[in-house]
Amino acid sequence: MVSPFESDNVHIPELIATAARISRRGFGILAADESVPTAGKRLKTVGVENTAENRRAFRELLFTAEGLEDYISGVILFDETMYQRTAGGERFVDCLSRRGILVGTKLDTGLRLIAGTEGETRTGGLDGLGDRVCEYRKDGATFAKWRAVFKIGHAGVPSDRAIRENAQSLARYASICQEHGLVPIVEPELTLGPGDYSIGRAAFESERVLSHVMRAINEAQVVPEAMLLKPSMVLPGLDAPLGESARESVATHTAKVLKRTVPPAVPGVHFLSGGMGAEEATQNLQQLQHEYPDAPWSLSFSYGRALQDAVLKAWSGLEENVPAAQALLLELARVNAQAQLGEWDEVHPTPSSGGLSAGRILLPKLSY
Ligand code: 5MM
Repeated sequence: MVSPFESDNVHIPELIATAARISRRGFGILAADESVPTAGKRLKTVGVENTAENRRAFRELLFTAEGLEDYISGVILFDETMYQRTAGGERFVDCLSRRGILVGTKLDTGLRLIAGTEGETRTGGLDGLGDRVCEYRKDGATFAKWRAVFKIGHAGVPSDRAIRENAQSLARYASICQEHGLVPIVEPELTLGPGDYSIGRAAFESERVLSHVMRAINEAQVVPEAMLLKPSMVLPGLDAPLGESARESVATHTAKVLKRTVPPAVPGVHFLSGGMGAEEATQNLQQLQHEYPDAPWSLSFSYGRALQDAVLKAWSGLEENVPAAQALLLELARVNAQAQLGEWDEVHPTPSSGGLSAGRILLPKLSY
């Protein structure tokens, strides 16, 4: 029995194939959809001005890295980046697509405060969404992303209201994407923030959020085989005692929450890095494969900062640094692709193919 939405929607077979392709084993997603203000914050850390040309130059560095297609199945772009080109005049969209890397685009328009809550947010962007989906599809996108943010505060935060509003807009967005032919990535982020809440509390709140989101997705008749999920890993608050953050514990709690909430029909769960250090993000992804080797979904990555921060630093706005920065990006993509397979050998890593030393890559240190 299929829903009327599913049986009437001619895009569904293509969307199912696209979602499966993005989530194929040994691959993950590069999230490069920073809005202009977020890109500015990142560029500032290396003393580079937030101009359209500097944003373009850094993204060219990322997207033209030779061999990226061996580890990255999809890249998420921001609207501006969808229409930018390499210095040689090729559209970024074409530069990625011709190497088999699928192009996605951020569809949300950012966070708005929910009045009457303690700083909780909802996500904007539903107005005119169908038309925007059609436009991006025509321009080469095959998937999309929408991010809702939840923060863990005192008991009762996230509030029922914030969870309900965000679950409904995530579901509405996903349904509109499928109706007009893009695979929706549904991103309910539980922000890693200050606070001494335990990993158990984080697991409880993650389960609460994800169960509401999946319920709303089901009510909106979104086809689970034709969507992807981008959640946070379950992490304790930044001020929680260190002992609680052992990576087994992160993997155990994360796997448990997913088992309780995500239907096996969803092909891929692509975690955000959410402030984890690059090394920590890779270790936790690897540990998840060991914790849940027979998971019904591909357990993979859709990292922004964990893939980009060290690369941005290596570049620092200088043309002569591009080759070394690209080599670092490839190495980061490679170790995460290996971690997706549960094959990252952090003790005896395979020699770098990117021109770095053959020894263990020095990933940025753990952040908690
Ligand atoms: C890359 O950053 C994305 C866009 O953020 P803004 O809307 O604030 O500019 C963000 O949605 C990102 O895709 C996810 O949060 C994952 O990135 P991280 O850095 O957490 O892996």
